[in-house]
Amino acid sequence: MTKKTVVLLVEDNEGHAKLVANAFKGFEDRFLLEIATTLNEARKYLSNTTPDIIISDMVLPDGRGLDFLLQKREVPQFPLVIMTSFGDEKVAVETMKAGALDYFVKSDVALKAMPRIVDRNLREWGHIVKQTRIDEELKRLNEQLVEANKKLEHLANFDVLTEVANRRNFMDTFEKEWKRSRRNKLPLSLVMIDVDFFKAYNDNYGHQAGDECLKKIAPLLKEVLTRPGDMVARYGGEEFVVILPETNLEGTTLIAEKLRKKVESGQIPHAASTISDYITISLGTATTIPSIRKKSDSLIAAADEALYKAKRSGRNRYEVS
Ligand code: GH3
Ligand code: MG
Ligand code: MG
Ligand code: MG
Repeated sequence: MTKKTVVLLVEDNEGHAKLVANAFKGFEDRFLLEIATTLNEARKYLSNTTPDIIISDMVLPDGRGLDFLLQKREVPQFPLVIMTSFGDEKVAVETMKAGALDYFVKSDVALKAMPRIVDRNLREWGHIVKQTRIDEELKRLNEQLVEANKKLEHLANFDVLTEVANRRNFMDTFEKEWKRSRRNKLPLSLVMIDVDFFKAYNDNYGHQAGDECLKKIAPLLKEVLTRPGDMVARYGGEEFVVILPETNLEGTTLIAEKLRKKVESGQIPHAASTISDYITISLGTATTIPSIRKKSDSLIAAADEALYKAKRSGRNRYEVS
């Protein structure tokens, strides 16, 4: 046996209520009709029973049919059908705006057709409930997608170990800065950085400690950079690179020395280094005003060359190309 559809009819007009009750005769296997004659009576009933649908007269002795809707919303909150004796378009609009499921003008024909009206409205309600669930699910999935895309974009642009920009991000940014500097005829600088005796560090402390060490170096480098356009990236292995837009040679050497000092003052023990008790870095700087005749790669090569000069001349220092 399927569950009966519980219909709460709220109607103060005895004649109308009788017409409806008669209309449900013969459908007792499917419907259970409950009748309240006032808002208060209906509310008492609702305090311990939830009907499948409420059919309410608009004008009641102690209120209005719309008073069943606690929050006025255009989306129906539960199946409430409003009926009225006056075929007023304004009332029709008001009921729908308040969140009633349906509205109709009372007539003998309509009252006698109540079982069909109930069936139709419950079908409609079913669609609304389903659509709401689908909408909520879509919204949830969409939020998940946005979140996943954010993570993906982060993974594509940032180094997982040190959390600074990765090489790809560096390349993209460097190309953009190169073009921008060329357009504006402004200097652009690079600082190539390489950790001193890092192979020995790994051999002495283990590869995992080596990773931890790189994780400590990255934020030290980052801390030195204050301009919004400045960027530090992991170039690869134990090499980092810094982009300094709109920075001339003099400014670049100042930053290079700050970077060197910052890492040194981080005092990360390095017992296997032959030049210090702590981790140190060597740096190579290159500065140019990009032009159509120059290639962006040449600035990277120049910074690299300066870095090797710094290595050859004793490490823990910067050299200018
Ligand atoms: P130099 O002072 O001349 O730069 O000496 P170095 O030992 O640092 O130079 P080299 O290029 O010979 O060795 C770099 C070493 O850095 C090789 C590798 O063992 C280590 N290394 C590179 N990338 C990583 C990394 O991601 N994690 C760890 N733990 N070690 C790395
Ligand atoms: Mg009435
Ligand atoms: Mg190296
Ligand atoms: Mg090295």
